[in-house]
Amino acid sequence: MKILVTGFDPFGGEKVNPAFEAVKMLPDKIAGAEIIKMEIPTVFSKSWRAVEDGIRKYDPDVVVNVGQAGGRAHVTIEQVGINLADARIPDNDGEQPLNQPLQPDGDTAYFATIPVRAMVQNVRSHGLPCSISYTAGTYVCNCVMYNVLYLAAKKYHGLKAGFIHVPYAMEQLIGKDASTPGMSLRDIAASLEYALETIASGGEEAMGPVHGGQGTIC
Ligand code: PCA
Repeated sequence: MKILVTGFDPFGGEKVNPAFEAVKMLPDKIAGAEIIKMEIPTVFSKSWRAVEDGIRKYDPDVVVNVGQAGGRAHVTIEQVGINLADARIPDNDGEQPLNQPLQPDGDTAYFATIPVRAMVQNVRSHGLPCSISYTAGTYVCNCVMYNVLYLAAKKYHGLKAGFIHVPYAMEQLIGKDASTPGMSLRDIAASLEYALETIASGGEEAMGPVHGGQGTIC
C-alpha cells in the first residue's frame, strides 16, 4: 500500500507549520505501507492541484492531508469536507475567497473515506489524546480535503482520502497567550504515525463511540 501524506507550508505569520514538520518526522514505512511525503502551498487554487500532481505522480492508494489548527489541543481526524470557501485571512498568494463554492458541480459535502473512528481509537490506545472533528473549517485545509474527496469521487475511483488537523507545536506558543494549547512535535508525529498505522494495517471503521475531545477551531 502507498499512502501520500501532505503537509502545508507556514501561513498566517507563523514561522513553521507543525503539519509539515511532523510529516517530515514520519518513518518511510508504517506497518508495511510506503509513506510518501509532500509539502503543499497554503493557497486555495494551488493546494489541491499540487495534491493532484502527487496523485498522478505516485498513484497512491490513500491520500492523507495534514494541516495546522491553531487553538486545538490535540490531533483531530476530520469527518467531513464541505463545498465552501470562506477565508478569514488571505492565503499565501493573497487570495481570500468569501462564501464561494469550491466546485459548482460537487456535492454539498463529502465524508472522509479513511477509518476515522478506528484511527482515533488507535491513537488513544497509545496514550495520546485524539478526537474526531466535524468541521475542517472553510479555509485552505477544508478546500484540500473537499477537493481531494471530489477528485476521488469523480476521477480517481478507489482512491481513499481524509484529513488530519494538528495543534500548534510547543515552539509556536512562545509569545502567545498562556492559555493557547499545543503539543510537542514528537507527540504530534507519534499521533500521526498511529493514525496512519490503522490505515496501513487495513483497519476497518470502528462502530463504537469515540466522543469527547474537541474539534471546532481551525
Ligand atoms: N491550516 C489551515 C490551512 C493550512 C494549514 O496548515 C487550515 O486549517 O485551513
